[in-house]
Amino acid sequence: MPDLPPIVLVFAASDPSGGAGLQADIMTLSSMGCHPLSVVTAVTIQDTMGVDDVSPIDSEWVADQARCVLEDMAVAAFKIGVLASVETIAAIAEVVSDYPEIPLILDPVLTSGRGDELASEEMVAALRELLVPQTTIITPNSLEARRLAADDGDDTDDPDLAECARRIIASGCEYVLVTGTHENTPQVINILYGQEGVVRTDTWQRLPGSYHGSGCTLASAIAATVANGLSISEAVKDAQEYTWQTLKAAFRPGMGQYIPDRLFWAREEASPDETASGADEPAQ
Ligand code: PXL
Repeated sequence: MPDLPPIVLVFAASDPSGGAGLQADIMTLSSMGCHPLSVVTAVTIQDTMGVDDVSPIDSEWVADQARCVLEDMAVAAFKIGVLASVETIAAIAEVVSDYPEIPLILDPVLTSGRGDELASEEMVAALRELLVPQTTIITPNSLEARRLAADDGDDTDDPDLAECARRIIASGCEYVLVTGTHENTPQVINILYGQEGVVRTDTWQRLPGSYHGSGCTLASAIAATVANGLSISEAVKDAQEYTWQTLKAAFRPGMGQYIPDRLFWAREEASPDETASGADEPAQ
């Protein structure tokens, strides 16, 4: 019998366009050699142009989906995306608290790539209080980092990204990867912070398209590399490289955003050796 692939349990919302959410996570994890377990937190109505509606799944159903598979299989990492309600955040926080040794990758999805609101202020507060303290690595973009770090009692508060990262780490997680896609810089600069400050900085050529599901792809790729046993710094490096390749190969299946090609490597042109007819061809 072949070895087991690493198993990653994903909590995320269904995106019927196949661009983001659960579908993005499943494709990324499969493409990177993991077996994804998928706990549905919400169902969305959306296409490549925008989110029309979100219907949260009952929080007890979310917890029961997870507990059922967790009792059956040994999980190497958790990955959390859209949570859809304060009750669901509380339910998931309780489930993962029973597995403190399993690395937790939290993608704090607060808006869609096109700006549709996916989290209320109450949900941001619940995330900070209940899930961030149990998180190994959180992957906010710069807008999410500012929202997670905001001092709600101070209107003049305008922290820079390093200060945001420091505050998020002070909420109890081990690492913060702040992505720079939304910053007005010629290149995309992603910075990984740990308890001692900056761990690594990676600079990427800014690609021209607008992509649906790039954040889900990156966070899932980190979950896959962590589940494969890499250190956080190496996991973040490899996951960014993979994600950049999916964006470079992105396709536009509809009238809206591009979708990262999580299976770019399977579509790469076969080398002449593989296309040549010869001894390796199956008998007709
Ligand atoms: O890309 C973040 C994201 C995650 N999950 C779902 C989404 C989106 C963005 O639209 O719809 C379900």
